[in-house]
Amino acid sequence: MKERLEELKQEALQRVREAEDVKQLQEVRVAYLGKKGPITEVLRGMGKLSAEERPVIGQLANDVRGEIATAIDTKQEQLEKVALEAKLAEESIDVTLPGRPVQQGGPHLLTKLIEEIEDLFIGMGFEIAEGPEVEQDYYNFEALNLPKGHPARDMQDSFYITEDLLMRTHTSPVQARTMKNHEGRGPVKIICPGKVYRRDTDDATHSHQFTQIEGLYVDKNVRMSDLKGVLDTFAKKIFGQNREIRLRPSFFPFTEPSVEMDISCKICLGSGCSVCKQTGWIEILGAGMVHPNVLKMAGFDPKVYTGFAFGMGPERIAMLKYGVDDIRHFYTNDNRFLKQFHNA
Ligand code: FA5
Repeated sequence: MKERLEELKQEALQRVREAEDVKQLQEVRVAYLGKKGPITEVLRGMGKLSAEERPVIGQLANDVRGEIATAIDTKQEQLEKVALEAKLAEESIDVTLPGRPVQQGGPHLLTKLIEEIEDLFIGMGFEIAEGPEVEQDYYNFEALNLPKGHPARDMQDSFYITEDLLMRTHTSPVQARTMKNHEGRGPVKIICPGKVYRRDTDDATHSHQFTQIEGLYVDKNVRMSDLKGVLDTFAKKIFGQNREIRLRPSFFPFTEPSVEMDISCKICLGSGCSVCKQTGWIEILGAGMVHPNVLKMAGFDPKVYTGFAFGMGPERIAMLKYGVDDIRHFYTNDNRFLKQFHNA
């Protein structure tokens, strides 16, 4: 029996050494130490032994069981340690590897330009005013000296919602609203940026939805020369110190006199080239002295107060400033186009 136990021990220890994972080890445990295992079998046969032999064999059998169990436990610990180390090695992070670049967005070119223009006018003491995009016919036209049926309404084709509601065609209704809120007391010094809508057919220079920035300054003794000074500062800051402006007579129902402002051509600086159609000038905005009727309708006394107003389209300004040849680029969201201006 002693030999049998010794044999079983060697066999079991051999299998423990050979076990490659915890599962195999578990099989060894069940095979040798389980209730139906060979050692239990040996112990069951002890009844046939003499009284002297019985404790000796019993002791030996327990020792063998103990040794096998210890060998299994030790091996299990080892295997678990190896497995853990392998897992940790697999999951370890190499902090020296180069990172994956993250795509970085940026503000839209128009947003940047509008903010730049806002900052410039805030620096000259203007405040920002906003108004609704769905506007009443009254503020969009009538309060601006454009009564119903006035032929000049045709200058701005409109999207009507009801007879009295429309998508605003310009940001000028914000000037009418703001003046009314001032209840006849100046000064009013605002710029009104925002989206506007017209029933224009989209082409390289027209969009049915675009942005405008309107400027308005109403106070005692505001003169045309003030308008010219403000516009000259604006043009030089946005387009460069070497650019000149000129004011040409024009017509808007809400200003009198009305002017169109041109800026000297970027390419030829005024001498004439194909970009400016040999004129040396490029038109950029409309302006004028606020019409006395508009002042009156907003509750201001035109004998006491005068004012100037101007309105520009940031898309057209961006096209001139950055050499963009088609207004539709601003709205088709082609990232290859937009990305060029992230650091502009
Ligand atoms: C006006 O809208 C006047 N309210 C501007 C004004 C304000 C004049 C105060 C005098 C005093 P106009 O229709 O010209 O004017 O439009 C102003 C600017 O909007 C134009 O110079 C142009 O830059 C831009 N614009 C006009 N129509 C379109 C269009 N369909 N797509 C893109 N930009 C446009």
